[in-house]
Amino acid sequence: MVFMSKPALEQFSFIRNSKPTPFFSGIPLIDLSKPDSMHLLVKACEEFGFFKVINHGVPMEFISKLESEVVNFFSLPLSEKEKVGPPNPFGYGNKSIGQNGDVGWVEYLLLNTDQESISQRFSSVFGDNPEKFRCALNDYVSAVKKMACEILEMMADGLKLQQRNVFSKLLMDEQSDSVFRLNHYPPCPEIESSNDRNMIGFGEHTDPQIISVLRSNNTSGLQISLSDGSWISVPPDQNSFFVNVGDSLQVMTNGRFKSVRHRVLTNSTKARVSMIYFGGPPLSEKIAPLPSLMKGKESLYKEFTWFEYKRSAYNSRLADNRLVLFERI
Ligand code: GA4
Repeated sequence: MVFMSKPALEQFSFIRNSKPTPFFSGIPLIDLSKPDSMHLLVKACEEFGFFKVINHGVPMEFISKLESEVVNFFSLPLSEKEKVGPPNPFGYGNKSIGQNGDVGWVEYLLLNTDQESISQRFSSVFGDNPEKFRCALNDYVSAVKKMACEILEMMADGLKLQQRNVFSKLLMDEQSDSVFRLNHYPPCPEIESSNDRNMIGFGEHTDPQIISVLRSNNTSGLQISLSDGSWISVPPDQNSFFVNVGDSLQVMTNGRFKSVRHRVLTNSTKARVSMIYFGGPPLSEKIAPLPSLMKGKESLYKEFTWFEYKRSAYNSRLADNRLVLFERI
């Protein structure tokens, strides 16, 4: 097992636990093979901005192949991993998240989904066989993107929108600004995480994009915040996907769907590995409430493009409420 370099502890944040947060049993479950799931889907996006998906159609083979490539990558010596280059914005990152001083007990790869740049980036790490990694990534991302589009189309149906591809076309666009993230949370040693406190793996935040699709191994850690501000632990499930509503979808639905605040706490014994597809629109796309969802009401948000929102998001701290800057007063 390879550990990250020993950090100064004081730079990490801890969560004080009076008692451990039990697993929450009320996470909405969406069966993609049932067409009438669209109503549950809308309800889940309104109440939680979060749900679990089963019968998703992504072949298990794609998931396990990518997972083994990823575990393989993160077990390389630090000097090898660093050959991928620092995350500006794409590359290999270790503990430092974003450009504004956020840190977590995590190492990660941030990638765009463009095939050529993946091959180039990994040629120095995997020597003569970057193709194995690239293919595993391509199969997985293509299948997850397809599922994300199906989910967005079911949402449009559930919202009774005339154009069922109104959200999915933004991900299907050749210029779609989508990102892929691979996270490795090494087990956090006992002295650093104890019964009454947990170290932060990835600090609380909302995702700026339209939709995020997450798959993790069977290690706990993910928590979501409910509308009353309390935190609940999501039971891990390696055979399912978890979906987050992002800030852009909250805006497009004029606040009807909620962008979910979430975070990851470390585990003292087991490594957590997660893979997340963030579906984003083209940079030039105007992000605004759909007229049919306004029903005579005013837009809650100012007009902006995805480029403007993304720029602002990347200048913020992880925990900031990024949408307030774009709300109409
Ligand atoms: C959160 C969602 C995605 O992981 C991400 C993150 C990005 C990064 O890791 O560089 C950000 C974060 C995320 C939002 C605010 C800024 C940018 C870190 C950060 C402090 C890749 C994204 O698109 O936004």
